[in-house]
Parts: sequence; structure tokens; C-alpha cells
Amino acid sequence: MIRVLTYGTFDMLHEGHINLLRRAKALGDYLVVAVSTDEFNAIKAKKAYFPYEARKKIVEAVRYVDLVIPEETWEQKIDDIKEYHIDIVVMGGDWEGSDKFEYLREYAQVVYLPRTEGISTTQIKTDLKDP
Ligand code: C2G
Repeated sequence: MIRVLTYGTFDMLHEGHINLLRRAKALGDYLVVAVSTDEFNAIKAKKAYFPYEARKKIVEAVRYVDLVIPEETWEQKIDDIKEYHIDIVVMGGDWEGSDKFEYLREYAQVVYLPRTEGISTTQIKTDLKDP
């Protein structure tokens, strides 16, 4: 069984997120999604519209997702790979080459998938503010 892991805020879930989750799952048999907690988002200087519990429930409802865990620190990834016996870590292309992920190659495959162009939570918020 190939086990895949990905990380993200997944706020205001949209097609770009779904495309990522669908392709991540297609790389294996079991997909673990680490959703950023509100406290970790503050560390990432990212403000989510929906609180963690809501984002967790929404991501858990996605057919490609087998397990949702909290992402609380930058440093938890090696422990996550070991605890969940992860074979492949997957992220969108905006993370390609990032030192937040490249070091994981010692523990698992690291795969970056092209982002879905033209959609982001930030863009949605901007468009809604100024239609
Ligand atoms: N994504 C995508 N296409 C988009 C928008 C997002 O492929 N149009 C991908 C991102 O590349 C990421 C995932 O969807 O892999 C989740 O995106 P975010 O919720 O914005 O995640 P981010 O804030 O980048 O958090 O430790 C890593 C961080 O938690 C990642």
C-alpha cells in the first residue's frame, strides 16, 4: 500500500485544492492530509476564513482523503512520515524546491504537482470584496 501525505490550510475549499487532492491520491492508495491549525496559520502569517475544525471537517468529506491530521509546526513532517508510514509527500508547485520540503527526500519521495491556475483563496476574497 502506497501512502501519500500533503500539507495545507485548505481554506474556502476550491477546485485548485480538489485537483491537488485528487492527483495526490492517484499517486498511491491512502492519502493523509495535514491541515494547518489556526495557531500554525498565525505562524505562517496566513489568516483563514474558516477555523481549523471547520476546515478539517470539509477536507475529511473529500472522497480522495483517508485521514486528516493537524499541522501544528514546520518541524513535524519527519515524525508524520514515520508515524503514518508515508511513501510520498506531495505539494503544489508553489512549494517546489522549498527548504520546508526538500530535506524530506531522505525519508520519502517528494513530488510537486502543477498548481491549478487562476484560482486561490486570496483571489476569491479579493473578488468578493470588490466584485
Ligand atoms: N494549490 C493548488 N492550486 C491552487 C491553490 C492551491 O495546487 N490554485 C495547492 C497548494 O500548492 C498546496 C495545497 O493546494 O499544495 C493547499 O494550498 P493552501 O491551502 O494554500 O496551502 P499552503 O498555505 O500553501 O500551506 O506546510 C505547508 C503549508 O501548510 C502549505
